[in-house]
Amino acid sequence: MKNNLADFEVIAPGRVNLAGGHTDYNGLPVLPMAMEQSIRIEGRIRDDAAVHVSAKVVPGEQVEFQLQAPIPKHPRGHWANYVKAGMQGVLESPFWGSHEKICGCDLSISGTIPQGVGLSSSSALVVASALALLHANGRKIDPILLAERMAEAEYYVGTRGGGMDQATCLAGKAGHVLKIDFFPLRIKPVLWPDSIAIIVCDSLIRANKTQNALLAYNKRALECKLAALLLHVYLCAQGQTQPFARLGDLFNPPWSMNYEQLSELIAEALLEEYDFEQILEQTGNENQVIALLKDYSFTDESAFSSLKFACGKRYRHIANDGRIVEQSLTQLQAGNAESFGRLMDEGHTSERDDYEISSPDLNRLVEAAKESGALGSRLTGAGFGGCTVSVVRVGDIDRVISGIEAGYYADLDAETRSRNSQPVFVSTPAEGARAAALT
Ligand code: NG1
Repeated sequence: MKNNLADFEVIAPGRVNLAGGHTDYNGLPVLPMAMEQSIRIEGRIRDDAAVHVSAKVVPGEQVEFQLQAPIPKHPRGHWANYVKAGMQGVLESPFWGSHEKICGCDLSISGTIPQGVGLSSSSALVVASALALLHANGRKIDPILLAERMAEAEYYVGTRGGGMDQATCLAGKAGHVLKIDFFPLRIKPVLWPDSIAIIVCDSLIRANKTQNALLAYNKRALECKLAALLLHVYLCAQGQTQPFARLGDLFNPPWSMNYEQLSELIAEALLEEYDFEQILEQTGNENQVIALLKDYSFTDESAFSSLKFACGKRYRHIANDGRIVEQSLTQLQAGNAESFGRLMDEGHTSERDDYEISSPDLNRLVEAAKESGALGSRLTGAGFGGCTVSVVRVGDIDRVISGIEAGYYADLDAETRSRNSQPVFVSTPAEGARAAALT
């Protein structure tokens, strides 16, 4: 669509996470911020219930569909599924209600968030599409309600993710990081100090969340689900029979644990790793386990017996990183940047060794930042490639960036370097998503 024909625009930012990796779907907190890079949609309201959508990165391709759930999917990995996910999420939500007339829209998508690098371009597109549909129909929804809805809506594309990305995208606040708690979603903006800068580095190694990385991501989420089942069995044997869905529930009554107790319980009750037979034996519930595996995209039953599930290790990381979020917040509010940085390092070690989502490239990038004076550095987002985030004193920005250039990028071949013309940038916390009429 040509610029001058659009009658509204939507901006939805990406996000950088500073603490709490993969904690969101386990019901433990995260500490992200919305970034300046965003998805932008120009839209024109239609009289019928059709959506016509094109994306600048795929010139010549236009996707058309009707606003009636269930919206048929494109093949897995197609960009239009993110648009459909957001819109179906709105259509199926209680807040949408019944409409005599639904207005569709013509949309043109562009954006500045690098894709597949853990900066949440996919959730930004899901959120932007939902806001476009809402705007076209003159509706505004409370960001918390919408964020919860969008987290579920993204299951449409096959990822069994948490709610961090959609919440950050919708509730971002300029100059603030967000402490986010889940189930129910709660968001607290925390002022980011001017004296400390946040540097994002793209490793240039891509984690394709529509292919292998999707399975690896879902495997971590599945291991956590199985760990919850195993913990439940353990607690039942001790007379605590109340079921729970995720690790974070153990902070609530009747358990009311703290992080120390949680970590002790994990060490006591869970093995580092289980094979399929051990999981069946210890949970005593074959049907539930098989249903879970299938739900998390493991559909080939003949391969089940070769799978290993690192439940103890995974949960050790989750409990660790949840604690790191709480302690980071305390250090941030006390103005203690060194301690905040050390906690980032601890988070990286935990993601590298226990959650096993780092890579040699991400580790080298983290080291390069540390060696050149960063206060702390860790991978950000889902992992398996993608970006790191580092914090540095404002006066050290140039020195750290030069050090990272020499310590990491200088060794890369030309093809790898060409994947992103600006792989290192200083990121400042930005405003959340918004839709507005163009006049
Ligand atoms: P990215 O990096 O955008 O794929 C994913 C999940 C988050 C969170 C992080 C890890 C989705 C949409 N996003 O983010 O919920 O679990 O990984 O902290 O699945």
